[in-house]
Amino acid sequence: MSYKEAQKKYAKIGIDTEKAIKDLGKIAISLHCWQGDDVGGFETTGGASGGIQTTGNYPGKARTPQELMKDLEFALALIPGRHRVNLHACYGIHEGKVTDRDKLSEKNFEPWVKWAKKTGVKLDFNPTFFSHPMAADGLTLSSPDSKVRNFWIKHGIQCLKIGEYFAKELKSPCGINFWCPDGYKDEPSDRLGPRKRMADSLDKIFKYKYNKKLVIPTFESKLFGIGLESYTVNSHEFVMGYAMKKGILALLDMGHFHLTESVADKISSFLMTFGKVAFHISRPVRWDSDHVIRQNDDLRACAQEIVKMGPENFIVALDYFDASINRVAAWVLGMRNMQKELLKAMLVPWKDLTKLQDTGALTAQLVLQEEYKNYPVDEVWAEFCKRNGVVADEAWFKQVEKYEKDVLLKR
Ligand code: RNT
Ligand code: ZN
Repeated sequence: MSYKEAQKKYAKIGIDTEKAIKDLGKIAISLHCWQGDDVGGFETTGGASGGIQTTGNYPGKARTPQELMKDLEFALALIPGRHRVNLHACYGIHEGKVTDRDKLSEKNFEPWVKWAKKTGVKLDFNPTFFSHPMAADGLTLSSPDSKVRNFWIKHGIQCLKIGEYFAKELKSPCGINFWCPDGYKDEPSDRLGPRKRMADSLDKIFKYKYNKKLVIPTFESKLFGIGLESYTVNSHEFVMGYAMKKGILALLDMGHFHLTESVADKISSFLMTFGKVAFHISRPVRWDSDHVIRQNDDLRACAQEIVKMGPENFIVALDYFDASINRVAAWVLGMRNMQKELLKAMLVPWKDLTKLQDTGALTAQLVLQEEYKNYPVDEVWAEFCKRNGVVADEAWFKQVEKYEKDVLLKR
């Protein structure tokens, strides 16, 4: 089937494929730099701490800022559209001695800004409350030790400033996501104290009057971490409550809930509460394993909610890290899968289906929901890719294989 034929078929159910192509082109997804080096960063050579874990030892990971930038550029060229890159504070660039997290500044990120300008991407940011001696016991902003808390408060404030710098330089508001691993392996005796200390520390960070036009702080909840199975300070309820009170956004990570919970179902409630929803698109397999996202039912359901509720109301960031496969392929595949699911969602006549729901025509609703899944999405995707100068099918992987041979395996 040609694109023109697909366009006609969609027109019959009231879908304008040209509009979908245009709308998809407007969605900038935040690509997480940390898939490129297994959440390593440029400060130490140890792996990630804080209850997260990459598994695998695939060759070719980026070891320096130059290598990471090069890999990102290569990946971005295989992804249709214009996107964002999400940095973590541990990806600061240090000449000689490493500047500690409480003193990080714009200077450590100047090369990234230069690179972003050259590459044509915008930047998002994350304070790094892990992989650091001050987080060795799994506690940061909620630590009973005020020295530890103060260190991390300073880090949080520095990161807000760095986010302002990104936004100003790149002329685009910077999403800054706060995720802290804080928790306990075994049952704590006091569940309230750490949460009070967490709230107090966050209050101190947000006392810094960041420019709300430049910086969008988001706050990520979690269910558990490895070695932190019994208690997580920043639970879903805590984060919801704190974010509401503080007027910041709560962030949903698809891997941070019980496996039978539907994350997609939470979106509409979040939107009603916060007006905007921040997302870490991920894929948990039996646990918060951060597998590369696939075109599965969970992703489809989330993409549908994003489309129905207006993509402009979402911060869509990817968050997974698989060290057992080619890392560049992991980026490209995840981004393209996200875009494909968004496109699929755009090609469904939701208004008509909602009418069926509201009139109790539930059989018709079910039948059409299923039948529409087999409409010619692929032709529209191919057209979208063609217009963006990117290959539509698996041929992109051939290019990654060549890059692996020519560049990655030589590392
Ligand atoms: C951890 C959180 C967090 C991290 C990144 C590196 O469980 O999902 O978002 O993955 O910040
Ligand atoms: Zn996350």
